[in-house]
Amino acid sequence: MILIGQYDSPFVRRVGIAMTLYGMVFDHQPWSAFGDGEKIARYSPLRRVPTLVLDDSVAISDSWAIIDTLDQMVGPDRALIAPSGTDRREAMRIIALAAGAADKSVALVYERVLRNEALGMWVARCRSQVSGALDALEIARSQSAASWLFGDGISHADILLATYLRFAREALPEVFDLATRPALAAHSERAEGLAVFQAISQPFVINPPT
Ligand SMILES: N[C@@H](CCC(=O)N[C@@H](CS)C(=O)NCC(=O)O)C(=O)O
Repeated sequence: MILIGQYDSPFVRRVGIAMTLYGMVFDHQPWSAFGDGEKIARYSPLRRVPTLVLDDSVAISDSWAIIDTLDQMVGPDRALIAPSGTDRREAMRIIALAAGAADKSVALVYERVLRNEALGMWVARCRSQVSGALDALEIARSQSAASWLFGDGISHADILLATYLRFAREALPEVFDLATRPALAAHSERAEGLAVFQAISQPFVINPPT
């Protein structure tokens, strides 16, 4: 399998970490969505990352679809999410909040990099959405006293929450206030201390498209 995309993307990184935890062997092509758009287009017309090229050459985009595909490969006993019930619903709720905040954070970065002058009302809207989602995620994380959101085992929700927090901290320090969100800060620190998070990582650097 080939995982396309750079690990400074919270979406690409969550896939790389899940694949590593599943013990899957894959090639990593750290192509940039903008700079390497033509290369990505050979596999996906969307030119977005992550894109995962499977062994039968089928390419899947969007991290939720990729993660679902990986979970089907390992089966329900090994999947990093409850197969059903309230834990699955809560994991999905948290994943949707973190992914939504990540989408809006990426939009804020693009607004800064791609426009000569940012559109004020859009920036204000994205910031309030990110900030509201972070508040909800702080509450969700503070409700679990365990190592991770659903006990002692790390889940897809934990992984995405951590990859998003690192991205938010590095790409948007003015929006992410660590001091007022101690449960998120502790979560990020615990996750980033793991060998797999250190191996599957890349500091955030934005290269404006030319
Ligand atoms: N919902 C997608 C979001 C992926 C995403 O936003 N990828 C960004 C990089 S972080 C991208 O490909 N941007 C280029 C574009 O959207 O054209 C997922 O979960 O994979």
